[in-house]
Amino acid sequence: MSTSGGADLVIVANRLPVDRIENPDGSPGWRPSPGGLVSALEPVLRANDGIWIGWPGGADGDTAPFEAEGLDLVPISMTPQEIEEFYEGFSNATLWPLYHDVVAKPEFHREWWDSYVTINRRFAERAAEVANEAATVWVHDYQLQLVPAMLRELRPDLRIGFYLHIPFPPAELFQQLPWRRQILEGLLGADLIGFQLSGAAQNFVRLVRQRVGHKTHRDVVYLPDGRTVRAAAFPISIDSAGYEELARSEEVARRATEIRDALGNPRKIFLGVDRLDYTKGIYARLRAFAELVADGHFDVEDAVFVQVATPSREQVEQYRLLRDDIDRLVGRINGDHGQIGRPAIHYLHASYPREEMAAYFRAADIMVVTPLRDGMNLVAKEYVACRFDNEGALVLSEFAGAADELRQAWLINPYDINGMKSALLDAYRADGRELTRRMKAMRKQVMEHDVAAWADKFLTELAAVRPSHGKSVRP
Ligand code: ADQ
Repeated sequence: MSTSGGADLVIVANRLPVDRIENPDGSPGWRPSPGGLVSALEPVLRANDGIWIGWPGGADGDTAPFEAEGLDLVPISMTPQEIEEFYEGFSNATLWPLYHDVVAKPEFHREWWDSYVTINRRFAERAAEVANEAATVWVHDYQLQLVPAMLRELRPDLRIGFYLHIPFPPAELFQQLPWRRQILEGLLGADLIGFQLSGAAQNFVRLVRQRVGHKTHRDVVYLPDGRTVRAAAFPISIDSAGYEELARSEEVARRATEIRDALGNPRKIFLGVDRLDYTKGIYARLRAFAELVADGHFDVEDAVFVQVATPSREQVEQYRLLRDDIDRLVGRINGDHGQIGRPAIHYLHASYPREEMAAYFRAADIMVVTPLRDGMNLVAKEYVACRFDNEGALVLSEFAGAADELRQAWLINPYDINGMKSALLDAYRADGRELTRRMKAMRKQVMEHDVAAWADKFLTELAAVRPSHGKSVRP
């Protein structure tokens, strides 16, 4: 932050890049949130003396800017009712299922929408206060789709980028939203709108043409006031070298051996790692594995399945139901197919540090990523980055954004249980040469396209929109 208190680069995201912790002496403190977005944006933020605006989590009223881990942070507060309506409601029970192929039924409530507008305005007003003249503001994700237009109205001098981390649905589904036009107009406040895949960008442009009536040509929307908005794909990635380095470390190697020992050294280990979310396809994946055991293709000495599921959005009804479903399914599969001391499925409902995840990735022979719909899916890329040994198989859903880049995975349709079973079996039986051939090609993709390159590309293209306008930031 400059002495004037403003910044030339402002990141606006639902969450701050830090989590609240308790220091050993009992005082409150902060530590950086795990996750790729934070590590990608942190260097850019530092290089530009930027500011990050976000919700610290929890209901607390403190809105004073503070510094943590050398970053300038501006907290946005929410009341318990706003958390319920804006975050759990409109963001996670309306938009999330609607944008993920309605795999769960989206709920439409007018009070939730009102709250969404209120909170988006709160973020926009704060951004308008802290951004320097002609600064760049980068707004993130589905919780904040109205911010670009609100901010542009307050501060026409700004250069505004928006990035959507989740899929953008086809018109046929988006149309259900009672506030569809407001969302499209909200996004159009940006100069550049980034999506994971070009199909999503095309969905958006088509909707703008049909619903808002603006002229479009390829990936550009022409607004009546002469402004243009570009909608394009910027597939996100991970800190690939960081994961590889972690996977190569002695501690991680030791821990991977420990994990295999603890599982009874089966011939092959299958692994699933997800937030416990109904879009991730956990249920069907476990069923497919259980049927392979039931069909006699292998028993618990040959293969086990480890499912690590991070607790997620537990205040939302659909997520509580999912957790019960998975609990019951795991119980039934282990009851039917486990032996004393040897369950068929090892189910961990917990979140682990990156080092521990890297050890699981190294220990696992077959990584099973089967979302019904996913913007990208970073787990698939993390697995590949950790397999510097060029071994390990990836079974990947066609409906994850990552499938566009990781073509050498065993690609599956997660709705097709038989297809999934035969892919799991092929991956289980694949010989070393086959595994190496596939993994080498996927590693080339993941190591060459990391999250720093993603941020750099987005900011460079944002700087190129309306070149005569505003200052540029250093990517
Ligand atoms: P998510 O839906 O959260 O992200 P994903 O891309 O897989 O999905 O990212 C999850 C992250 O959490 C990964 O870094 C993973 O390692 C970590 N994680 C998962 N389970 C964990 C566990 N038990 N313990 C520790 N860490 C765990 C959203 C979109 C995605 C998009 C990303 C980034 O839904 O489609 O890829 O944002 O844009």
